[in-house]
Amino acid sequence: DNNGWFHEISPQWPGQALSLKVNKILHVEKSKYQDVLVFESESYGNVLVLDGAVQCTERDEFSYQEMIAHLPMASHPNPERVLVIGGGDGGVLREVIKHPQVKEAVLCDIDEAVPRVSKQYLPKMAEGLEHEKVTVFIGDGFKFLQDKKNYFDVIITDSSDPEGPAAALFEKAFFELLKNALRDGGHISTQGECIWLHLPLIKSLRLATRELFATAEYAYTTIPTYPSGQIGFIVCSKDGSRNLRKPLREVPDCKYYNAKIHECAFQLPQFAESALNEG
Ligand code: SPD
Repeated sequence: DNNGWFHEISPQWPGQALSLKVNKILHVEKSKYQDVLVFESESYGNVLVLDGAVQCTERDEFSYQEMIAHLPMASHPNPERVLVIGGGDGGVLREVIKHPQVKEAVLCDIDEAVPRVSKQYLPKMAEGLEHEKVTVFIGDGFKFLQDKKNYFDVIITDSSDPEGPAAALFEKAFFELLKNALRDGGHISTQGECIWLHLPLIKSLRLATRELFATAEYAYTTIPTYPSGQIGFIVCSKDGSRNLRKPLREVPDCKYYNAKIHECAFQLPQFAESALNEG
């Protein structure tokens, strides 16, 4: 039990680890796809961990869920049909339905254990799963997308890291499916990892998406409980005249997101800018 501390140790962030003090272990399970752990922490509320990696804590989850959702949604003129792939905790859906334009929001997560434990231990996120505009589908995102053509206005891939069940969600073939499932002018936003740890991965994601989409950018947020305190999003549009950096409307009831942070989120520190644009 590591003397009452959880340490997030992984070869994906070698030589460093986030630690959280554990008050109480609430749930431990080996699901069909991954190790699922929920614990009550001393200072970050309840914490969901999949395959040893922190997915969300009650204290700082809004930073990630708001930004991955509102960057593509607020820059789209009329996001009526929205798909979330992954995101079984419901937090991204909770943000998506803040946009009154949304008529239909679908969630596709491969692992039923995630919505099940989130309903029990992360109720402020899981409320997104219960909304009347929402349909939850348990299954493989790849297969789900194969039958969907020209349908969604925005697709958000809220995945875990590219080890385990989410690995395929970082491949070019997946982005091709996303593009085909979008209507004209559609936007995507996908979990795009950290500039302190994953620049080669981010670079390859940007190159792959720039071949497929008219516009493809990297934006980011700050969040204390993800590795190195920073995580980004690959945000793309099928319409080259769309300015992803400019919100078209305000979004109500946000704790991190606002119009200025939307515009700033695309500005990269010089080391990241140089690494992503060289070669
Ligand atoms: N390093 C962990 C990245 C996790 C991103 N997904 C989180 C899911 C929250 N809805």
